[in-house]
Amino acid sequence: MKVAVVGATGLVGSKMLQVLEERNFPVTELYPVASEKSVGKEVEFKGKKYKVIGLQDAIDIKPDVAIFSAGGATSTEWAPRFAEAGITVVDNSSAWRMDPTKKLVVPEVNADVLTAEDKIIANPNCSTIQLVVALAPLHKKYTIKRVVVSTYQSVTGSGKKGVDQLTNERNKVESDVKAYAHPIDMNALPHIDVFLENGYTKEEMKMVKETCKIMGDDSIKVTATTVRVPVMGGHSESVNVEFENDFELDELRQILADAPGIVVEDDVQNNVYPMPLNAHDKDDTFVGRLRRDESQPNTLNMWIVSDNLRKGAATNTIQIAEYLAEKGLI
Ligand code: 2RA
Repeated sequence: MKVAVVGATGLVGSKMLQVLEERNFPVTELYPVASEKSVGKEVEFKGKKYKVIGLQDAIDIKPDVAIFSAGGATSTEWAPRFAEAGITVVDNSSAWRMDPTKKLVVPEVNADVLTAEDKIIANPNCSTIQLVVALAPLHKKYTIKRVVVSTYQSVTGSGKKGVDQLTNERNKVESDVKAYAHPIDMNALPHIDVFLENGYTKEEMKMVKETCKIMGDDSIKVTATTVRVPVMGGHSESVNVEFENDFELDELRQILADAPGIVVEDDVQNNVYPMPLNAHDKDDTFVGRLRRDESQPNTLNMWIVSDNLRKGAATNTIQIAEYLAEKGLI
């Protein structure tokens, strides 16, 4: 399969190349694509060096699939052009996620919505992906009424700038590289993306809106507080879930353990619970700290951790492409 990776020189784009190789995706020809300023740079894939090409050149080559992680502006302008050329686009930006004509997909949850007619497919926000991977099997069994989520998000979520700011601060290196309004080391910033009229950030409203679209149920009430923390390995989330129906904790734990893409790490007597250090560079969604919310009936507390660059971005886009290939939809 001829595969273009648009944004191949960025943090997520590089992870996409790594995951394509690791998962042995059937790449016959690879086309790393980036903006004009990066054309001519080299990236490595399966031990070979590839020169980065421009967007129009990539369309002219007509790859079978183009996996985008190049920001919303590039996706808004170029995804339709790739699609018009008959190229299936899987886009990691937020540009198309809430477009009613576009599918928003986490394969473990709703891959079955995909058809051959879908030429631009949206990859959800990283913090949403790990949430719905854990919520979906529980919704099926107990019917979710309301979700309250607080996140503790890795600096890698804001790309190289975020990583550089933390590294510079920690190494006491003076630098004008600023991903955040405040210092991030030894701090926690309740501010990811821009603030909206309603007092939420765009990141928080992504979790609210995307969760219902992916789960296919607008009756689920969601509220979120998203926080940036000085962590590298992945995003963590404290989640409170109110169900229509009661549950038995051991049965609920087993449902999660049996669900695709989930690893339950829940043995607090032996200090076993999910942590970003352990989730780093893995594709699973790790769930633990399972316990009843004793303040109200039919309600669960849980802790969810996943590598936001992998399952939260690169791996999920590639799993969408794998599904499309397996079903003959590309
Ligand atoms: C973040 N989820 O963590 C956003 C975008 N990757 O910054």
